Amino acid sequence: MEQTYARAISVLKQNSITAQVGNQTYRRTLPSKEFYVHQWNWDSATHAMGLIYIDEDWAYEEIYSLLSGQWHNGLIPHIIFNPDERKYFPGPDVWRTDSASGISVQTSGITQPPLLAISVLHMYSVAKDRKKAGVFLNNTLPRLISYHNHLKHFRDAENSGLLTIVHPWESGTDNSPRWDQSMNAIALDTIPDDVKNLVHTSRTDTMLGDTSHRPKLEDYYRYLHLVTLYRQWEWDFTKIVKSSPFAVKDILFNAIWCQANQALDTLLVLVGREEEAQKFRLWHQQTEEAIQSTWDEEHELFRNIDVTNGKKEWITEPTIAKFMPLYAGAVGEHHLNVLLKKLTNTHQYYTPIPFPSIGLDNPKFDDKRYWRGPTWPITNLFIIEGLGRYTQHEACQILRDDIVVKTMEMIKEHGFYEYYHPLHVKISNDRALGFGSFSWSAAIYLYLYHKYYLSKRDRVS
Ligand code: 2M8
Repeated sequence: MEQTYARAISVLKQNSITAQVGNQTYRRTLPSKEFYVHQWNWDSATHAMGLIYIDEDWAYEEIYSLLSGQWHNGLIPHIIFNPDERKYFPGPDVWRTDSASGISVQTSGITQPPLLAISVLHMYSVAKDRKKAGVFLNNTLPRLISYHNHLKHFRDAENSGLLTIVHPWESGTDNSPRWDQSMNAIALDTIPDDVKNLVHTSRTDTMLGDTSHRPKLEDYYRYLHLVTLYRQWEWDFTKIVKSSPFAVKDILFNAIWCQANQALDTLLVLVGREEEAQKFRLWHQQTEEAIQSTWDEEHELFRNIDVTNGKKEWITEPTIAKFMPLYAGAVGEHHLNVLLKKLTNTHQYYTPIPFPSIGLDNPKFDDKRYWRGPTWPITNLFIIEGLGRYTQHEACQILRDDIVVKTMEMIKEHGFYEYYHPLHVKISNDRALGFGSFSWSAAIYLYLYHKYYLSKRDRVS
């Protein structure tokens, strides 16, 4: 374990760069120099959760760097671009958010699962230098509040408790089958030729990585079509949410939203702002109830809702997202037992390397293709933490401990990759899947090592 721990730190160091923003310089951590050469929102929130154990200043800088890309309207974009990097497509020239953002930093125009408040609470809770932690919290709290207000205002104008996402990239699980129903409704012949040409001439992921691990060409047509439309609509989110051909209430995004409001509530109480905290407590409760109301007894899952152009259509595609309400502690006893059965079923989610991004019994299961089969450390982390919330439920605690070990073993044995083969099949060149030297996997390793492995070892000895 110790050797892997040391390697995790060196992966993060190798991926760390110094970014100049105005008069400030920040260390920021790129997901992987093989392709993802900018800063990603929920990756960074996770990086900081691991970094806080090894270098508190570095962890804070990671978050300050992310916040340097926050728009005037509160949006924290999904990518903060490094101006000189050309490897990643689509770059800032495609997004063209400058006039809408109100800042000089180049960013994308959509967001990602709002993990940041959860990350800040974790950092604040474990930091040893209490003075610096206090300064960090003071600096970040107003930014978190404006981000949450922004999301609530634009993504839940109808006050349903569930936020709407307008691009599969906002879910972080880009080509998950739970988008198929909505994405297939965007007919390919309605996508302008110049968008398709842009994809043909500029797409780099399949040149730098393995095509069989990445989303398909039709996915990219649709991804870029949405980006170009929103750019034409000048990133006006009232219009985008109302008129986009893709608008979905996603269970994963909302489980994190639910938990993030609880984190923000806790943070405000910690600094004595009880009255302000109440709003976020209510949002948390409202989302918790709304998540519970998506349960489908027939398919035994928490569902997404397609709300494109004002419709309300259930999406019953089963994927790893159905377990995410665990992370928000939003699962009652009956549903918990149903979910546990699926997580421990070797024909569904309990694969040799658990948990695959869709069950083995789903006909769409594709062992190497990105979010359509492979096992990802980040979703394992959510399930680990989720199971940990059900402290009275012994089976949850046993499964949680098992998955902590299996996730750490997976990273130790296969290295720091973006994702892993759920059936433990070694592919030809004996590597795991996606891009390599991956910061997310390194940071999650550090987090699990400190939060679970060390505390268990200390308890035993
Ligand atoms: C992947 O997504 C990006 C688009 O945002 C891509 O494939 O180009 C996803 O796995 C996402 O969750 C992750 O944040 C990002 C960087 O690791 O890569």
